[in-house]
Parts: sequence; structure tokens; C-alpha cells
Amino acid sequence: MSAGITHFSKAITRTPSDSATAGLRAADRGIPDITQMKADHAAYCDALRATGASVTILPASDDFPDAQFVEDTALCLANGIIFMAPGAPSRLGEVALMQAAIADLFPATATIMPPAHIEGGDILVTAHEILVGTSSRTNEAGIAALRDIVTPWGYQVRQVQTPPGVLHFKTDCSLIDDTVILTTKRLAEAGCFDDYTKIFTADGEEEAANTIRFNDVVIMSAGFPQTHSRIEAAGYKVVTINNSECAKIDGGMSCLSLRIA
Ligand code: CIR
Repeated sequence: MSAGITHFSKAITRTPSDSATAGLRAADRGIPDITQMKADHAAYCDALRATGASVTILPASDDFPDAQFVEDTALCLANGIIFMAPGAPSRLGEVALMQAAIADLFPATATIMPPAHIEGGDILVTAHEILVGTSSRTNEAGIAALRDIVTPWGYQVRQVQTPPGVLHFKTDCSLIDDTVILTTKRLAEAGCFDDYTKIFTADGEEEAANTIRFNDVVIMSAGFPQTHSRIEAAGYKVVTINNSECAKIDGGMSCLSLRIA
């Protein structure tokens, strides 16, 4: 068991708001159906809970259309919680919302402040390092601020680059096991996973790259049969969740939870 890497006792999620129709997106893929999105979110929380974890579901926030993507507001490590500084101006206020919601459960260990910017979607924690991709949401100052916080805790931070046109580093990859990464070919070609065992998403299924390994299962978006088979063939149990509506506002499996050892 790798506590805090692949194994977790808790997760925090937030119910999608009706305002999620106004969520940020790079391209128009249609208006999300909020009823379906809420049903998918409930199925996602059930899947987390089915692994034995407790799941805290925070209430929807109409003021922040992207607030269900809680991952971008904080990074939970064994040593404490680091609150992020989202690079999307419309999302900055989500941090205070999350701090207030979980203050009683987990006091903040550190908070990164603008002009440093960093979103959880750009951070991949593996067994021996923390990879952080520079992106339109995460700048070098944000990565430096994270490094200053976690280096004394014994973590190594490696700056990498989120491919141009890709929202977050983890849009294109996820941790499947301590040293096993699911990745798109376009991301792996940059060489950032040379020291890892790689499972590649199938051609045309790049959107399947954003999964979470959560206890004994890999939770992935439904509709990517070849990548699904590849993860199973590598020996992992897969649970699929419909993600058609979150995908319209560029959200995937990792964005929807904070995961805590
Ligand atoms: C955004 O653009 O910020 C949201 N619509 C999607 C955030 C997805 N978060 C993530 O991948 N960690």
C-alpha cells in the first residue's frame, strides 16, 4: 500500500452547480446537461466509497461554475494540505471556499499566492517525485513556491511542460501504480516519463489519459475501450464513469476529487 500515492482513506468532492453550464472550456462541445452531470458525479462518489474510503461531498457553489473540479484548489500530501493559486482568474475564489469548507477537518499547512500560479491538475505525485507541468494555469513561480514548501518534507519537485494546447499536465497522464503511468504518446515523447513503466492511451483515445488510481481500482471515463483493455491487461481493476458532460467543460476523473491518505 502506498498511502497518499495510490491508497487513500478519504476524498473530498463538490456537487456540480447548475452554473456549471458556464464552466471554462477551450472549445465549444455543447452545453452540459446538468442532470446527467450530477448523476455522473454521484456515480463517481459511489465508486470512491466502494473502495472503503469516506467521501465528503461539499455543496454546489453557484458563484463558481468550475468549483466541482476541486483538485485544482489544493494538494494533499501526508505532511499537510497546500492550497493552490489557480491561474484562471474566475477560479481563484474557489480556494477560500475550499479552505472554509475543510478548515475543521484539515488545517492549511501552506497557501500559494498570486502572482505565483499553480493548479492541482498540473501536479502528478508519484512514489519518488512530484512532477509539475508549466501550463496556461501554472507558472514557474507557482512551481518554485510549491518546491519551497515540500522540499523540507523530503519531496523532489521536477518541472516539466504541459504540451501546448493541453489544459493541464494530468489532462494527458495519470499515475496507475507507484512507478506506472498512463500517458498519451504526445506527452511521453517529451521524455518526462523515461524512468517509469508506461501504458499508452490508444490512438484516438487521448481523452482517456486522465484517470485516478484510488485504492484497488483505476477510475476512468467511459467510452475508451482500447485504453480500458490496456489498463486491465496490465493487471489493474477498472471502474468506468460516464464523463460526457464534464468533458464539455474540460473536466475529467482526477479533477473531481481531493484524495487524502
Ligand atoms: C477549467 O477549465 O478550469 C475547468 N473547466 C476544468 C478543470 C479541470 N481540472 C483538472 O483537470 N484538474
